Amino acid sequence: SQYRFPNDFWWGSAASATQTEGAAAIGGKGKNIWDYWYEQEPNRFFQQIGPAKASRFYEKYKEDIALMKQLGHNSFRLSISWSRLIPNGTGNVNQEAVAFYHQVLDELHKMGIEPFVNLYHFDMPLALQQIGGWENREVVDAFQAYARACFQLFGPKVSKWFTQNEPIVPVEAGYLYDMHYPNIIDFKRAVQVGYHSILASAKAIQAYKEERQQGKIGIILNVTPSYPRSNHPADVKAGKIADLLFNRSFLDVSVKGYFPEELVLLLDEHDLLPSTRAEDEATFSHNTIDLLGVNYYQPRRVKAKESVPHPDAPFMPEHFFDAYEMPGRKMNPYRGWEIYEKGIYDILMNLKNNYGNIECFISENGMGVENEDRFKDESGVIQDDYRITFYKDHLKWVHKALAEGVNVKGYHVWTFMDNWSWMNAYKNRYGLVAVDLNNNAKRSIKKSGWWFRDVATCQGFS
Ligand code: BGP
Repeated sequence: SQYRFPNDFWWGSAASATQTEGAAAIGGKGKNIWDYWYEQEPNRFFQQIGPAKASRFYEKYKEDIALMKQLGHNSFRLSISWSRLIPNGTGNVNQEAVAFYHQVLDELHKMGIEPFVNLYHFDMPLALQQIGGWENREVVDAFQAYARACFQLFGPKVSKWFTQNEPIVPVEAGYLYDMHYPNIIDFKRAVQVGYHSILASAKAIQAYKEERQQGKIGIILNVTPSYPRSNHPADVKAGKIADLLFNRSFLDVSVKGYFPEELVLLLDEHDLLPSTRAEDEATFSHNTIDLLGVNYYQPRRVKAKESVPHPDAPFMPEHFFDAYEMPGRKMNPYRGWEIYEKGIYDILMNLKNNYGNIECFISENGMGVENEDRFKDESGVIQDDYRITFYKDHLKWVHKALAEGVNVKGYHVWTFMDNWSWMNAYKNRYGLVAVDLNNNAKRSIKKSGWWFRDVATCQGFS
């Protein structure tokens, strides 16, 4: 085939505990912020199906893993639910959760699917949010203890660990833009949250080493490229600041072990520096990642600040730039995000050129679609050709990056099956496999699922 990938390329998909497991009140699970928020404000969410049920992976995992196998997966990323394993965030380990995750890992191995395990996917245990979540330094230690427990319990079965998924998202969504609980809008507190969460990541890596684990550990970042409107210096500066705040804040410290100097200066200039301890510097520099997961959906486009903020408006990252809607940009007509395939290549080349060509893989890439049932054919199969095109067009750029020497090891789509999402419940469907919420969460393979199987099995496409 024209686009051939290496024999050992990782083909698979990603998912997260809160979005798939359900069984929120079953098996001894404690509450996380999503369980709590959904109970408090169900009307915030589009449909009356929340994390309590989700896609019912907790009960259907065997069937799902068999489907993964059928769809050519040689790897799959899941997350462990912190509040399932340690219901109060600290303290006792829930043995039912230990048994559940062992069963899932065993089933994956039985099917020849390598588990990639992530420790944190937006799901702060409620008890820890009540003491301030990532704002409170105690939560950093709690995370390290939780990570250590995971390595001790599951280490022999897992050779690829990830500390966190998109740690910038809880910062943006929870502390800047009023989208995730606890809905705070405060730039300075947001910076503290980001700092503690990336410190917790480094401390988890430290625990990994102390536990003398044999595999690799990394982090998953949405390294959204920040494209400036033009080459005009004011636009370029705007792009650079967006990149510092939203990408390099996590990327540099994870890969290189220190924060970019320009970022520190910028934060200092605006009195936004977080509180730190002297020993943190060594924690960061000694505990960099082995492996980077890259999530990519859409680029960020910015221009020099033109609008004048209201004098009473809170000080926000948008102080430094305005969003830019590039004329003629291609949009996903079924969800409203821009599609810019080359972005995935730009990210990978940046990793090669500026981050020591770190070992990486695409850990999420996907296309959300509303009302996907309208694309069913007579036999009931969703004909999601738009998604096949989306994957192909991105994979072509991954292939080019590979040919140019980028150390990219795999491609995971978001996601295996339709799942519950943070802001949108089941509105946007992403799966290779459809989930029928009106019929016992019945699974059925979409056209893209079969396509994915062919690509994974043939190690490429033409
Ligand atoms: C990523 C998250 C996923 C997933 C995806 C799609 O940022 O890691 O958890 O939800 O985005 O986004 P959405 O579900 O909001 O369409």
